[in-house]
Amino acid sequence: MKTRAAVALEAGKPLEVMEVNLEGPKEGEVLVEIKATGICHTDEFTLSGADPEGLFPAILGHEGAGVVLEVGPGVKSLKPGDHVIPLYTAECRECEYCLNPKTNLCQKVRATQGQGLMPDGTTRFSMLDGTPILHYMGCSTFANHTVLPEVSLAKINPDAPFDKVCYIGCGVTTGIGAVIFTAKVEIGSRAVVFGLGGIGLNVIQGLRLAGADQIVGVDLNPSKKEMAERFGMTDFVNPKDVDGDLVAHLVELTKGGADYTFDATGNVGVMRTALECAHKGWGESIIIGVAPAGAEISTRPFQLVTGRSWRGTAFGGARGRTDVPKIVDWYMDGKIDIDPMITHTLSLEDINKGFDLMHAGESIRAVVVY
Ligand code: NAD
Ligand code: DAO
Ligand code: ZN
Ligand code: ZN
Repeated sequence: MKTRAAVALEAGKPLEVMEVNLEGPKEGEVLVEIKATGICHTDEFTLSGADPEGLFPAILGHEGAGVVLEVGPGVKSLKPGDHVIPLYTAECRECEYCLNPKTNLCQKVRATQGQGLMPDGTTRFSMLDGTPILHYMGCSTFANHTVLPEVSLAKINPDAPFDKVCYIGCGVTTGIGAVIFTAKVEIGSRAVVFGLGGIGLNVIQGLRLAGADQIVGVDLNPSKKEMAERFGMTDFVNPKDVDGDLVAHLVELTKGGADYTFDATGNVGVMRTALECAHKGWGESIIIGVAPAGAEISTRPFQLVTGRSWRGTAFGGARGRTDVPKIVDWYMDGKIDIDPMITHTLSLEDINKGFDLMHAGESIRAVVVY
C-alpha cells in the first residue's frame, strides 16, 4: 500500500512529507493506522545528528496511538479494529528479561529494532523509487500507517482519545513510571525533580499519585513553575536564585535530603546534584535524562558508601503491554491529567513546526493528528 509519512532523509535537515510504499504485515506483525503522534526530544536528538546510533533515511516518531487494520500470520493477541499504542520497549513475556521481574528491557526484537529493521531483518517502508526507508525505535509513528511486531503493541481502551493518549507512548509513562515502577515511592516521601519539561511534569504528577508529601521542582526556566504547580509541585527552586551551594540548599529544604530525586534534564552536572541531595543513609536518585554522546557522570564514592544509591530507568520501568493499558485507564478515570501538557496540535504537513516549537521552548508536547 501507499501512505503519507514525514521522512528523515538525512541528519540536520527538516523532515520531508511524502508518499511512501508500505508492505503488509508478515508473520507476527501488525499493520496499524496511526491516528496521532507526539513529537519527543528523542526524535529531535536523532534528527539533529547528535544521536551516534541514528540511521537515515528513516521514518522517526515513537509516541503514537492508532487502530489495527490487519494482522499477519500467527498474531493472536490483536485483531483489526483494536486500539493500540506502539511500544519502543517491547514486552514478549517469554525472553530472559521479560521473565525477570527486575527489568522491563525485553530483548526479543531489540537487535533488529536498533538497526531500523523488522525482526526478519528487512524494512517494510520504501520510497516510491524503491529506496528502502528504515524504521525507528520499532515504531515509526511519523507515518500514517506503520507495521510493528505484535509484541510491540499495547491494546488500550477504545474510548481513549488518540490525540491525548499518544503521549502515554513515551513521556507520560516515562515520568509516572519512574516514580511508580522504578522508584516505588512510598506515601509521605519527600522528592526533588530536576527539569520541569515533558518528562519532569509527569514525574511530578506520578509523585502526587504516589502520595508524596513534598515535591520540589528545580528548573532554570521560571516559566515552568506555574504548570508544575498545577501537577502537584509544592516548592520551586531556580538554581540561578540560590546563593551558595545548591545541594546544601536542597538538603535544608527537604529537612535532611530527599527520599527520592529524579533527573529529567539529561545534564550530567545536574545528575550529580540530584544524587548528592538525596538523603544520607537511604536516598535514591533516578536518572531519566539521556545525556549527550560520550558524557560521563561522577561523584565522590563516599556519597554511595553513606547510603545514597544511583539508578536509571528506561520507559519508566513499564512493561508496555501490561502497564500502558493501565495508564490509559488512569487517564480515563481522571487519576492523571494529560490535556494541559498537549500545548500544540498540528497536521503532518506542519510537523517541522513542532520541532521549531520544541527548539524555542514553547511547547511541552506538540501532537500531530492525521
Ligand atoms: P525538556 O527539554 O522538555 O525539559 C527539560 C527541562 O530541564 C527544561 O524545562 C529545562 O529548562 C530544564 N533544565 C535544563 N537544564 C537544567 C539545569 N541545569 N538545571 C535545571 N533544569 C534544567 O525535555 P523532556 O522532554 O522533559 O526530556 C527530559 C530528558 O528525558 C531528556 O534528556 C530526554 O532525552 C529524556 N528521556 C528519557 C527517557 C527514558 O526512558 N529514560 C524517555 C524519554 C525522554
Ligand atoms: O538496550 O535493551 C535496551 C533498551 C534500550 C532502549 C531504552 C530507551 C531509553 C530511553 C531513550 C529515550 C526514549 C524516548
Ligand atoms: Zn521479552
Ligand atoms: Zn520519547
